[in-house]
Amino acid sequence: MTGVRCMLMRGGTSKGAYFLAGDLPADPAERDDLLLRIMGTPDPRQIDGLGGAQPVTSKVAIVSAATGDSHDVDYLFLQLGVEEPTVSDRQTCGNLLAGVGQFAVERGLVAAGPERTSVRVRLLNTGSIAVATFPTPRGEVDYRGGTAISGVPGTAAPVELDFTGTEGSVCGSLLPTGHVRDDVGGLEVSCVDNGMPVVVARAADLGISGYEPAAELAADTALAARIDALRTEAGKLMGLGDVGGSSVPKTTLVAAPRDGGAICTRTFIPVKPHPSIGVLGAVSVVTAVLLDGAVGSELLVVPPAGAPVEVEHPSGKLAVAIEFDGPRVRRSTILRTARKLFDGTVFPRS
Ligand code: NQM
Repeated sequence: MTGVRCMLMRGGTSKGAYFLAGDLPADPAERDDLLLRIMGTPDPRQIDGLGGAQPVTSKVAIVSAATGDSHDVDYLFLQLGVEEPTVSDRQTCGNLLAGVGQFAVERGLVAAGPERTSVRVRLLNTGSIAVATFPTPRGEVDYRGGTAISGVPGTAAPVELDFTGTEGSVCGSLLPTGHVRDDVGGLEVSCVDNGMPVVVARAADLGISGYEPAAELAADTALAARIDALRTEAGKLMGLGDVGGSSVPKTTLVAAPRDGGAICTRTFIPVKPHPSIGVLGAVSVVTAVLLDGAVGSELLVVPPAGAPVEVEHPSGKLAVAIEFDGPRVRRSTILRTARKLFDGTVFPRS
């Protein structure tokens, strides 16, 4: 039986299988078929593969050395379905990105600095560039550290993620419908793409408080149907065409903060509640609520000048710092952690 070299990593609040591009088939159809068999999809429990039976644990990162000087490595993200045999490259993932720099050093694609290493990563799904900076004491990746992130027990080494060029990553513009606010089926929404296409709506307008635990939202089939209808219509307005079976756009329902943050969120990928919030999803939601007239801007508790925007989510908070240059987004910064879980050979189901 033929195995494939693979590293399993937790990246932020997600978990995924990391591969060198050269260790996978070059043909996308052959590659996707192999990845489905590696992750154990389709199966609600993914019992025969590496997947963890949730969208945030059914992810793949494919990394290769860059050819030009503008960046160090290329990172392709693939979202695999759990129950459905789908493989989508229509979005990137800022959480798995948190492990890409360390993976690149471990696989010898990038040389480590004596104390810290910055790896310039091109996100192949969107074309934007992110810089991941993490500790490499004595020239080696050290995953240990004192940084805690909500949604992950314990602490690990910090990974700073710095994004540029994220506006219109998938849709082509920051406000893909051309408006800061739209009416979709009688519901006021703001559609934004600053690294992730997201439809922002008020939780109260969908009849929920916005403070419900993710498990309670998961049991609400009527809510899932409304979110599905909303994202289907909004997806067309955003120029995404038929978004049935696609992982974007995400929907984020916002409410006033109640835990010391700036805005409270409940996010759906695409209709299942997110246990926390995605990285670029959070960047997009924060960008939206900072825009005058956007849905949710009236709920935002504006932080003091220079302080990041703390996004409340079902398992804690995520701090996002966004620098604007007039109406344009210059850069966004976020702190994550990542950890190598195992490195070895995975054997796909036949
Ligand atoms: O938005 C989940 C996650 C993500 C994606 C999702 C992500 C991002 O939590 O950058 O990180 O919304 O699909 O990993």
